[in-house]
Amino acid sequence: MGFVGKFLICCVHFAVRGWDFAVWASTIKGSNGKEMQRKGKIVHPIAEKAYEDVLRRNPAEPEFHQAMEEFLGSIGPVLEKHPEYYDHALLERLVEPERQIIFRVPWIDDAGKCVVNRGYRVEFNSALGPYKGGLRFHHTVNRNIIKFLGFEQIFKNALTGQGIGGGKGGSDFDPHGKSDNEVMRFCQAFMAELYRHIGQFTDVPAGDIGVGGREIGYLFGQYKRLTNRFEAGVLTGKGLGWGGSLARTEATGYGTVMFANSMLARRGESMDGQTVAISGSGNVAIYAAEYAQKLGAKVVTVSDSSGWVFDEDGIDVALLKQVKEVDRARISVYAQRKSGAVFTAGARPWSVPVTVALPCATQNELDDTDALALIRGGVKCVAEGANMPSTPAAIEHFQNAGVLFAPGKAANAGGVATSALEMEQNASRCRWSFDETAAKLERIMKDIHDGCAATAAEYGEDGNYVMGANILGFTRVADAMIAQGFI
Ligand code: NDP
Ligand code: 2IT
Repeated sequence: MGFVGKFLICCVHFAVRGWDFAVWASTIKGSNGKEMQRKGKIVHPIAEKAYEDVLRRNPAEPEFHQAMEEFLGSIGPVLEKHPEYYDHALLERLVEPERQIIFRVPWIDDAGKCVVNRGYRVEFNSALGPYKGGLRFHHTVNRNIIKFLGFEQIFKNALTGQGIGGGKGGSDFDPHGKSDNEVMRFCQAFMAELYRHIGQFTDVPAGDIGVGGREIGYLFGQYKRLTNRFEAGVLTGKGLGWGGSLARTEATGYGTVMFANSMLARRGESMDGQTVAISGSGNVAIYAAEYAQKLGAKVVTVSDSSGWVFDEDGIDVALLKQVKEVDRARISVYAQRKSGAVFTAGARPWSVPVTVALPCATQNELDDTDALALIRGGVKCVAEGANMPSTPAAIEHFQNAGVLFAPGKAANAGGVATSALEMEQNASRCRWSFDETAAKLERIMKDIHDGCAATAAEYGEDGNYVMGANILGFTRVADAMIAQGFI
């Protein structure tokens, strides 16, 4: 192509970009960014360019794209206000994980057969501290899922203000139906590779779906055997007798309810007297139910991947713990053992009229139809205990209907925050009481809530916790990345 051809193409390119920018700038002036956020559209040209690069370099990774779209669709106003974030290839670096580790995990099942799973650890961003984030063992795990979780974790961890970077890992191994010995052999095989990538100053994994106290125990034992070091700060969620923190088990669920309570308080209400729908029946769901009831609410639903339970009298948390934590049974067993409780197979709990909804199971478990049903039923507050449980269309419905909505990266940050408190206790060789630790958790959740609310208000979007969380998390990470140079 000749010079004239190239010149014409350049002119067209800049004219289109200039037009995009003009449209974006007028949108932001006219509506303080409302259109941008509500439609989930990425309108800022710099963010849009970053998103195009993400799509091109990460094909066929829908959840990763979804997390990116929500984030990049939120930060237009801060890019406009702080042009320094245009430079330093900041967004280009932010959307690219610092390191991605994928490995083979061969282990022997109870029949003596070798089974091969795949292991992952995505070390996404270490600007604020060692990579920190859970391990997920679930048959749906793939690189896309781990990358979306790792990306969300960067900003969640930044919101806690505790000096932790973002990472996530896991495997397509499914602990359901496996014997304790099989789980132990899998964990040992997984750690046989992971150990060389982690450490208390490098990368500190913890639990997530399918990884609880039992798995963390086996993983820690293998790390200790391989390194010959009792390095307590290498994993969090440990047992209370060997370096774990009181209140870590409860922290994510409790923290989510604390966040919901703070949102309601801004409208002169509280959790007291609310009727609550919770999805899931694992670690987050159980302790969200426990704390909601402590604050005077009535929790009427829980679920698992097979269906959901409606218990009009309020979920009996002691029975729920027995069924899920001790017996490791399906949620239908709860309904078999509790008179008046009803189990519905193959469906989700969002059709029940409630005032508060806490999705605590998994990503995209609450869609636009569910959101409309909840709104019709009178919901006024939704706080995400799970990571990205609401689809973009569901979030749009909640925000348009004036429902208080807290994204997971803010509302479920209590788990990782208490993991950081566990690291603090490990480093100082101190041990705090339950009340002391829970009080610190409560302070952190209040600060996250207030920080998100103040940031949203500063950018003209009062009450928009999605924008508040994304902008506040982003600026903390971005400032550190700029200070640390091009790495
Ligand atoms: P658990 O493994 O303890 O429990 C997961 C629960 O979600 C189970 O009831 C499980 O049911 C259900 N579930 C999983 N996948 C699906 C699915 N596809 N459809 C319906 N239900 C499903 O995990 P956690 O409670 O720890 O994690 C729940 C959520 O909270 C996840 O999104 C996780 O990333 C997030 N989170 C967890 C934190 C923690 O500290 N543990 C911290 C912050 C966020 P079943 O047994 O049938 O699979
Ligand atoms: O998603 C999450 O924040 C977690 N699974 C907890 C991570 C941690 O390091 O405690």
